[in-house]
Formats: sequence, structure tokens, C-alpha cells
Amino acid sequence: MKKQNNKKDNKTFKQIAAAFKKGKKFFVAGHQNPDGDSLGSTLAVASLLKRMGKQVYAFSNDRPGDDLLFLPYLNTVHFSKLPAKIDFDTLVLLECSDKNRGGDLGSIFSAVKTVINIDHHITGEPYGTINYINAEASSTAEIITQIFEYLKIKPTKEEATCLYTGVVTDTARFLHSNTTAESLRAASVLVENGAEVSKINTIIYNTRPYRALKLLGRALEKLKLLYNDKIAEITLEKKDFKALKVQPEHTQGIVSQPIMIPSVEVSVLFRQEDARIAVNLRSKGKVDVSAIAAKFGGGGHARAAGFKLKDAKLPVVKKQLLAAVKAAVSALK
Ligand SMILES: [Mn+2]
Repeated sequence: MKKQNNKKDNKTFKQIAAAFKKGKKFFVAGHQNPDGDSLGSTLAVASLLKRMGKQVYAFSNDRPGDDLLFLPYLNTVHFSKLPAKIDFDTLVLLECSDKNRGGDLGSIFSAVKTVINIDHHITGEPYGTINYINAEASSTAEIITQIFEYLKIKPTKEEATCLYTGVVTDTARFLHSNTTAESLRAASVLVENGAEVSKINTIIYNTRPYRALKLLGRALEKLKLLYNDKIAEITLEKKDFKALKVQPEHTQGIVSQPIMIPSVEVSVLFRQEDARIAVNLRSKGKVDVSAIAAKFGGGGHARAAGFKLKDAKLPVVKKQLLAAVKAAVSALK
């Protein structure tokens, strides 16, 4: 575990607090294909601003996966729908390392006076009028929790639930190396304010459909170790999905399983879908798999990345990708 070095930037918190107080009509959004952190942070900020007496339009370009449907206030989010009348003064963009990550929000950017950009990913270009970027924070939700504290406003049970979900999913239940004393402290504050640890954990991590478990079984049977057991490879073909009557989304979590094997540095899942090949990559930490995914037009994080190729042939994609992974693994000391 890292020691606490993610210092809070009170000067920027002060600017955010002033903008929250000054603004009247807010547009709040996270990134496309939202995860627990993006959506949890969006919901908590939208709720906070409403409690401060503001008009709020909460937006998400896409719907979340089934495991996040329990989030409080989810029905207040406008999914993929922009309002007919755009007269906002403030845009709060969460977890968006570039201004296009939230979707097609050009009309909102042109309408507002103030753009507040809050994120824990290093941003290429700080596009906001106010930018709070802390790459040492585990999650955007951790930063939002600090903003509640700065404002001296206690999160409601619902807001605490949304934010705890963000911290817990971005740290994978406090397992990843981004788990710091500060993320645990933020979690403690959220639990104090009503987030239910066991309930949230059961919904997100301990609930799997029957078909997803059957698919996991088949995937583990097909697991191969390559290159002195440093690379794990699973290939799920159309016929696997058909035989088990499962959908490609049932593969969630499968690619992470082989990382448990001590020798494995990188785990790769190839998924043959109707018109495309999807590839998921996981790293134990030494190899930056986002750099590999980028070569194929994809992206992600150092430890978790992926890409999709249309009209590609499975054997060709496998050969090229595995060569790139081998090159990255062989470069390790
Ligand atoms: Mn995040």
C-alpha cells in the first residue's frame, strides 16, 4: 500500500466551492460507458447541488451494467438525452480525461461560463476553467468526498452509497495499489454516513448469473499459458457463446482470473463476436497493457485495457496481439 501522498489542493477546492455557490443551472456528467466511479460521482454531485438549491441536469451518455442499477437516484439521470433548451451556466465534468469523454457535449461547452473538471487520471489538456486533477486519488469519488468535507456538508445515506460504490469499484474492493490511507479514510467517512459495506459488496462482487458462471467454467477450461507461463490466454468463440446461450457481456471479470497464477504477467481474453473481435488485457503491474491496446486503436489503464476490431479474423488478431504482448513481457527485467 502506498503511503499517503495525495495532498488535497485546498486552493482549487475553494474555487470549486465558490463555483458551486455561484452557479444556478448545472449540467453534470461523467464518461461514456459509465463505471461505478463515474456514475456514483455524477449522482452524488447532482444530489449535493440540488440540496444547495441548484437546478441540475444529470447526464450519462450510456446506461450502466446491471450491477450498478441499484444506485440511488439513478432514475434522475438523463441517459443519452440532451435537453431541448440549453441554458446552463456551469458544466461539471467528472472522470473525463479529455473533453470528449463525456459524449457529444459541444453545445453544453459553448453555453456555459464555467467548466469544472474533476478527475484522477492525468489529463492531456486541462480543458476546464477550474481543473482538479489528482492522479494519486484512487477515484473521482474519493475527491468528491473531500469536497463534501471542504464544504462542511455531510453526505446523505444515498450520496454516501454512490460515492462508496465509486471508491470500492475503482480500488477493486481496496485490493489495487491505488488504495491509500486517504481512500480508506474517505471510505470510513462514507460508511459513517450510511454506506452499507456488505450490501454494496454483495450486489457488485457476489452476484453472478448462472450463465455467466457456466461461461467462466468454459473459459477456465480453455485457459492456456504461453511464453514460460508469463502470458495467460483465453479465447471464447462464437460457438462457445452459442452452446451456453450466453451473451458477450457475460464475460465480465473472466480476464482477471488468470492474474492469480504466480507466473502470469499479462492475461488476454479474445472474444469472437458477430461482426468483430474484442480483446481484453490485464496486467499484474509490470507491463503497461494500455500501451499495447493503443497500438490496435484501443485504450484503458496500465493494468486494464482493451480494443475491438471490426471485420477482423480471429487467428490474425491473436497472432499480432500475442506477438506484441510477448515483446512487452520479454522487455521486463
Ligand atoms: Mn475512476
